Amino acid sequence: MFDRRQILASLGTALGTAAMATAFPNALWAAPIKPDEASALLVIDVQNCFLPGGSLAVKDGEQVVPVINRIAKGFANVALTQDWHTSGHVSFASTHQGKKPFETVTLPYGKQVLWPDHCVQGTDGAGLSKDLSIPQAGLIIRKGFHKDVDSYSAFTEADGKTTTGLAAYLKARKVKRVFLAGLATDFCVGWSALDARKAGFETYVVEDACRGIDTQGSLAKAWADMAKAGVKRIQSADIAI
Ligand code: VGL
Ligand code: ZN
Repeated sequence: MFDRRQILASLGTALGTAAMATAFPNALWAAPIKPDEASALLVIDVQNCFLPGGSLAVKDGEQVVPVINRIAKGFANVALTQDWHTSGHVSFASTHQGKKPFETVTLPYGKQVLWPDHCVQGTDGAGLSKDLSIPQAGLIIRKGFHKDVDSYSAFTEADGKTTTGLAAYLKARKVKRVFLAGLATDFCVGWSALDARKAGFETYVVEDACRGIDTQGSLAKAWADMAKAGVKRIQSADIAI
């Protein structure tokens, strides 16, 4: 029930950061991270298609919802994303003759994993989970709506150049730090985190507020790429709400 970090976090709240740093000098204790006005939570693709019963259900995907709802209480700035494909989208295996989901094809912008049809614009599957409870969220950004280009990232499409406008929006709102949560760790969360770094944001991925698809080693690769790019891997308990 109680993990060491949570006990230490409560003790830290009671004693203060300086006293804790003296008591636990060997980095056993990390000061909780307090979201401020310059922090934004990005809730990535918590959509019915990625949840149990959905066409591209992520294992245990529903478990992220209560965690996200809890941490969201600590954020004044929240943006949600929706994967928002056309029917016959280039990322769908059904669009490519003889191809099956999880196989790959080479497109003009590079290698593309092929998926079951998912998150088609306006369908129930593309809807956000009804269990998300983040009334203060100020922006819903949709991505992947160009038929011939995928967009795992909330910032830049898979062609590597077409922007969704998210970085400009966050910068206009004076956001410096982004925290990512949602589905899936190794695709839309991971690519968004890498692009957040490229756009100059301090970037945190909240591991227990995410779940991965993990196809062909994608989950380990995503964490390795994120570590290399300076993305900070944290747990929801590290965030002071
Ligand atoms: C995603 C695969 C295809 C995601 C979206 O949200 O991670 N993954 N489209
Ligand atoms: Zn997609």
